[in-house]
Amino acid sequence: MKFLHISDLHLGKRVNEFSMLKDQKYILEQILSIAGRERADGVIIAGDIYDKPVPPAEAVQVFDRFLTALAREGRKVYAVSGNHDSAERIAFGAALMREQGVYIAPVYDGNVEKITEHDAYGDICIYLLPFVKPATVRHVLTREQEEKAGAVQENEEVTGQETAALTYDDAVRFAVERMEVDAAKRNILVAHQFVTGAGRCESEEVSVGGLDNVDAGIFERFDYVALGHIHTPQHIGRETVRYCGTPLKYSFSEAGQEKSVTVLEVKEKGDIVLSTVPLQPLHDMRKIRGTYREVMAAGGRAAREADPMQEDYVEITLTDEQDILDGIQKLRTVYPNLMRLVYDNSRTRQNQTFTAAEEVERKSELELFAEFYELQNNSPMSREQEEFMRRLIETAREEQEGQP
Ligand SMILES: [Mn+2]
Repeated sequence: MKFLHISDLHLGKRVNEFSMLKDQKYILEQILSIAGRERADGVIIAGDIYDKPVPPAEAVQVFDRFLTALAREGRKVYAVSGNHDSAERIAFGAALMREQGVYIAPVYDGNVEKITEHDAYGDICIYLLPFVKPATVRHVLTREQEEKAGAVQENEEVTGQETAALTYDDAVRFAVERMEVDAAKRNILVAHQFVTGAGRCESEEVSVGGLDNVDAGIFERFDYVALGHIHTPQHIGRETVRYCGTPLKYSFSEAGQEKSVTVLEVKEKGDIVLSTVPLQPLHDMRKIRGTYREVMAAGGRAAREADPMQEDYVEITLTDEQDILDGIQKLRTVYPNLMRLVYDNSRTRQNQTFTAAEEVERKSELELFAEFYELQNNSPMSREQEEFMRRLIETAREEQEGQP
């Protein structure tokens, strides 16, 4: 059987205040056509379907269309919730969707849903483990101990397992050890956890203290582990313990990456063929660096040639010694999707870490006043007002500079 492995869709996510929904819709359509071209039997979604536990309505619609299209084409879906999702909301209607071949992990209650598929080589078992944290497992253990205590009355002493100090490693180990895995069959685990050794990037949520990692050894019994949570595609140890990565770049730390879909062809036991299909985003995310004049000239050229790259999400680093008055607005005339403007000059190099106060210092007077005006009036300045302020600021500056 052939499966696509995707994860971390983060539907509804905003990156630097830009909605990613159009880009997400576009990339899901591309994934649908890849599934068609590859003749995939199913699509594995390893968590973080949405960006928030209560996603915006549009994000739910986009996911609904994706699931419906897959089901209509006769492709199965195997999905689990991630740390960004609400496990309960993701599991809504799961029993109904099951009948359509859309398998969504129920909320973790100590047992994990196992789906058995069949092909010429025999059974393929797919285990759907939603994101678990120590509290999830502690909950299950406490409930089971209470049930046991109720059933045996005072005769038997309940083995009070030490649940207070559970780690993520303990929690995932507990969940995985409980799965009845038949080693003679081909077994796939779908999970959303941070496996020790994975390389992280900026768009992931780092847990406080950074103790959310689990050991890859836990997954020994599985022929393939379809992981989500880490946004850079990579394998951990063996090639078949794999993060497929996000379908889109969600931070500038990912600017140099190529996003892809992982394709796994499961043949006989011990034979899995892995490949990736690159994804082409609607807008790329990249970094641009240079002086204001250089960057504007390159942008102007792109605009004249109607180069689609002009619409990319960009972070511009200006190397000018003087901050450009109204820089963001000016640059946006040729880079409409400018997300972030930074300066790299002797001032910023002296002082690499910006505090909130220093963030304010980096803005031009006009930008600061525009923000203040908008706060006070709930609407931006008109062009005339902006022009008036610009002249006022310039006059003030000239006078100041004219003094000894
Ligand atoms: Mn994620």
